[in-house]
Amino acid sequence: MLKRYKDTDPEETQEWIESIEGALEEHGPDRAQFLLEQLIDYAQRQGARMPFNTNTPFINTIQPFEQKPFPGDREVERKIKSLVRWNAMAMVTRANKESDGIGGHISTYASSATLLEVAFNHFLKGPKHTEGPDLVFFQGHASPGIYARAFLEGRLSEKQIVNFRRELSKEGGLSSYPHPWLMPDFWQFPTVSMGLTSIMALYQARFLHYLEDRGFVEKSKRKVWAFLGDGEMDEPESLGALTLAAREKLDNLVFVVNCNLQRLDGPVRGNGKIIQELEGAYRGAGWNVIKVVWGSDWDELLEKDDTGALAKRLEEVVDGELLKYVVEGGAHLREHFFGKYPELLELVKDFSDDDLISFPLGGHDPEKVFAAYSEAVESQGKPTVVLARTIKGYGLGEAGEGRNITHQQKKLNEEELLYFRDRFDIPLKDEEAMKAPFYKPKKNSEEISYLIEKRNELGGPLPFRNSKAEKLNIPDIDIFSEALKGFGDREISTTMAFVRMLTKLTKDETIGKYVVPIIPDEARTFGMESLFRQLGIYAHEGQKYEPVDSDQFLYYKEAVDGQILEEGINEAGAMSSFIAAGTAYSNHGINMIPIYIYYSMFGFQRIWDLIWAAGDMRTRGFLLGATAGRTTLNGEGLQHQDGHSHLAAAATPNIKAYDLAYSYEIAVVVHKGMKEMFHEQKDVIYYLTLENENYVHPKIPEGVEKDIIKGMYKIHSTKTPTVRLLGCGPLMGEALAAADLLKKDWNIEPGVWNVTSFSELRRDAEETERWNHLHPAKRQKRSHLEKCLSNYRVPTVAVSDYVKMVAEQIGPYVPGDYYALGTDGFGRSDTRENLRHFFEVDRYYIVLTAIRALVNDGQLEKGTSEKVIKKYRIDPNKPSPITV
Ligand SMILES: Cc1ncc(C[n+]2csc(CCOP(=O)(O)OP(=O)(O)O)c2C)c(N)n1
Ligand SMILES: [Mg+2]
Repeated sequence: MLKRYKDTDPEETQEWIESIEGALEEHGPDRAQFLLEQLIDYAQRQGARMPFNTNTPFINTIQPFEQKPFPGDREVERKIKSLVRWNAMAMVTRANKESDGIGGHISTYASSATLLEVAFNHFLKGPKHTEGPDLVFFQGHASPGIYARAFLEGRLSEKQIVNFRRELSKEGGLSSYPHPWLMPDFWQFPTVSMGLTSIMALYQARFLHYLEDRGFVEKSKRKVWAFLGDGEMDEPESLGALTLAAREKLDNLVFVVNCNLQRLDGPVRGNGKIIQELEGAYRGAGWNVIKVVWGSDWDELLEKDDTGALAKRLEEVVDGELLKYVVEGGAHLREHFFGKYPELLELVKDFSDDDLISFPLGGHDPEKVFAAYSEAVESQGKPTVVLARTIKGYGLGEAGEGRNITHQQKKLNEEELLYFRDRFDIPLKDEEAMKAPFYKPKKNSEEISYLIEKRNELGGPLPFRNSKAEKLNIPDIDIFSEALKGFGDREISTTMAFVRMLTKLTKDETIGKYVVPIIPDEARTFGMESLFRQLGIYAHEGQKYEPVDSDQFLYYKEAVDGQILEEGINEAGAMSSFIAAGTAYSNHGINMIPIYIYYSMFGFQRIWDLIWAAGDMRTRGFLLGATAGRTTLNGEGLQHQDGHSHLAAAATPNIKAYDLAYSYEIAVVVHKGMKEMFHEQKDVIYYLTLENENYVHPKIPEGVEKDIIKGMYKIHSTKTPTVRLLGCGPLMGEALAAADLLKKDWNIEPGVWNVTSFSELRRDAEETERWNHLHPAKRQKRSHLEKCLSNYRVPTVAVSDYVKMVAEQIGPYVPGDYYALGTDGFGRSDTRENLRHFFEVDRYYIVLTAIRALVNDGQLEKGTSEKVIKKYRIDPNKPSPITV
């Protein structure tokens, strides 16, 4: 810490201040800034160490004289805003009166109404705007305000808003938060998992640049807007990607942080200042920061602050105190804030206590907010964040204005309703108001006409989600003929096989350019480095340097029109790029084909929430979990060996997950996925695990394509099976080896099946069962699983390189006894052979399980299992893999 320097020569200090004053008056702030920078530069070069400071004073960034004038009708806009406020509050109140505990939020929208209304009336471009629509992320739990506005616009009916949070009601209802899956014509971006908005919005803005730079869309003034809460800025994803936005010069990005200083439990920073803290973080990351702290009434006070006492007091005060002033009122404010210095009391002596407390804050002053947005949309070469000071629960009074309970306020009582009505001049009589009715003026009223006209000028209402895009014509499956034929005697991994297919795809004349390969610093691990040179790595500024490997054929090539998104060690960012590319059909009307290949362990486990959001957002694309399989990725140990992503995938409703053994299976699944997602335009995600074990890939057997997609196909059948083996992905080899041992050593010939997807089998079986259950009198259907297995009621043994629950998903539907082997427990580093033995999934354990199944079934003598244990030297006392 620098010691505070004591002013030893105040006269000299005054001279310096006067010089700057002179420069400001004569030449303006630019010149003053230039001079100061020169001085600092000089002093630093002479050895003076300057303290690092990313903060500016705790006042508005835009000075009153710089403010762009407000072009709207203040009076009418206030009326509209009041109606939206009322209806939003009534929506939550009524929903909770009707059904206690249904939830919803009143206070968040109450704080952000001005921030949103100014944006709606003057900035946000709608779907028919000549420049194209803006992409807008709304603070999720402010949804009642967004619905209330759409109700005034006539987009939502009264029935719908009555059924807020009652989506299952017959007349239709409204989802709690933005859910594109549930309200597909309305919401674009799911936002209520705190923290995801920031990173997703940022990468949407980046992807818009990508599309422009690669010539898919014209350069335009389209913006990505994100309305965020100050509490949610504590999520690592909120601030984690800020430097990317500055580095990529995302001047198409505007963040608006609703700084009501409160989150759910209490103050965001009671002992500090969240606005100043965020300013430091954003400025430090290279953003343009616009603080909107104080409303117009404060301008006069600041102007008159000749002694600097107000400026000083503003620096000292902490958020906890600012919140207390809101709750305690004018007299408290005078005593505790202004009362600290006599100069301050003097400054406000002509104002009553009521005056003082009614001075609006920046985020509630349309003129200040308008000025901030005007500057934000004109920003050149930098993203902008508007940090706006607001009051949580604004207008609720005793019911929660600025109080710690405000977030949880779900309904107002009669007295509170009357207060709210009076505060916002809603023309309702007492008896009416107490019932919290929705209020909508006539279509031709001043308010509704204004609201509609403003939106028409800006290209129509928002939020709006488009689901139409030109379908892609997918080439014939022969494009993957190499993979379908197998690779002869060559031993390769499924990862390598996939990368060869990817290369083929990107070279295809019709769809190649739509492919967006996404990698988080793992391309060399997967053998993809040849794509660097071939496709180029996207870089908004091109390549300003000669790469160290420029003399080599496969050099590290960055290019403005590069196709690959190389995201660095940043799975959350890469997933956000996947989402941006996979929703391009909706946001830009273009079916892009995102192919995100990553280290399997750092997929679902690390960023499932983003994958979940992708599902909700109806993203289309391929997720490839490479180097997967707990025992197949052998040397890396427990932090790397994925044995459970398939469980997470199975639980994500619109993900189709496959664990594949052979290259022809990959070809079939990828081809089907492309057709389904980009031609038939179904909103699903294909998840494939790929491995790094090298082995021979056979030619595709006749007629198995459909079964591969359905989840299992036959490898080997016998006329009189006594037991069945289900192999899967990289453990197919062990299943086949076990079948050989069973035959050779025990004279048992099992049927062998290859399971490509336990989760797809399960879904189909579950659906079939459900249908049969509900239609008992109709001819009963058979699932694919049943069709495959029900001819013989023999025990079945399944093995996968994942936890047993993955294979156990189909347990209830498998005819006969069912045994699942899997890799539960922490991974280890060792050879594959040792690992498979340790996790009890190798050929010997498969044989042992099959024999035991037959013993249990009464087909073999009891002692047979012991013989197996002896023969294969299995140690019954070896440590269990599932206990740590
Ligand atoms: C990841 C995650 N954690 C917790 C929550 C629950 N939650 C919803 S809103 C909220 C408080 C939000 O505070 P802030 O961001 O300041 O928004 P405000 O309502 O104050 O505008 C919390 C904790 C959530 N939605 N997502
Ligand atoms: Mg907040």
